Amino acid sequence: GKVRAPTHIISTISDDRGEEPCYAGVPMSSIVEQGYGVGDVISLLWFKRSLPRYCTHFIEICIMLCADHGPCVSGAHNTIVTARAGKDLVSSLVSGLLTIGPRFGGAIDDAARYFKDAYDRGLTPYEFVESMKKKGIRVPGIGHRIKRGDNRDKRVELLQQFAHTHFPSVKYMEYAVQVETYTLSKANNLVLNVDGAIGSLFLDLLAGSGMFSKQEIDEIVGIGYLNGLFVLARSIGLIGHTFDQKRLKQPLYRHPWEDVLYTKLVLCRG
Ligand code: Q5B
Repeated sequence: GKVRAPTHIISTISDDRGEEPCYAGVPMSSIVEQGYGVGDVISLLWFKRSLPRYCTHFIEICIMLCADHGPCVSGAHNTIVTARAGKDLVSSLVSGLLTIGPRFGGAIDDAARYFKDAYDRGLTPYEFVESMKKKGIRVPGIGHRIKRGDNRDKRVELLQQFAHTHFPSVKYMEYAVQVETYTLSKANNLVLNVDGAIGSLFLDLLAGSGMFSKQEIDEIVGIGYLNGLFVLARSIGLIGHTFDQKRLKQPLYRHPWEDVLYTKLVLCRG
């Protein structure tokens, strides 16, 4: 009989061999004719299934809310400096994207991991936060450079309101809010930030939608899908900042001397 030649690549999310491309088995014509949105496309290509409308709407809200946060954040700053150095769109974009990580925008996966582990193990917010402190780990999803207890992040409020209205359960988000109540009692900047809100609410989406097995949820959280939401969203803003600088014909950026503390290295003899 026929012998299948061994393949070098296995792919399970898309197929372009037929008359039209398919995302997770759904042909492009259905995607267009049935009015699918970006949230549906993300569901198909990342999660390999069609999710209910409230889930895809939530994904789209995350993308819209994280698309940009002004020119002063790490990612936009890098992109602006790169664009002003005369570099092309892709270079400017990736230089901004490369700042996304544990402190800036890339704390969603760790927030989901730590909130899930603490909630599932029944830790009180006090036990959770203090155990993190003992380990010398900052609580991912908590803290912000400009947001405070008396100046909350509107994005977090909007995500929470949507989830309260549409999600069957918000147990992880409620736990994150209890953690925030405790951290705010320690310092006024230790608010639940946008990474923490998305991380905890995505756990609620995964657990409450009935679309994922426990094993699948563990795999999604373990692999770390959720920073992808911030990366995808912020690319929209970073591309905008690149065009903005080019449109404004901004010159090469040089940081002012006055804003640098020049100091002599003190060498200690042991
Ligand atoms: N402390 C975000 O820090 C930031 C603590 C903490 C326990 C914490 C910090 C942090 C976890 C990572 C995270 C996502 C670096 C942030 C984002 C997107 C963005 C950005 C934008 C956008 C801010 C002062 C004192 C110190 C610290 C303690 C701070 N955080 N303790 N757990 N999580 N968070 N990142 O202001 O005793 O004095 O040594 O790492 O979730 O990135 O808009 O800007 O859309 O672009 O620099 O919103 O919170 O504070 O470092 O001076 O710390 O608080 O140990 O205590 P700061 P620091 P002590 S959202």
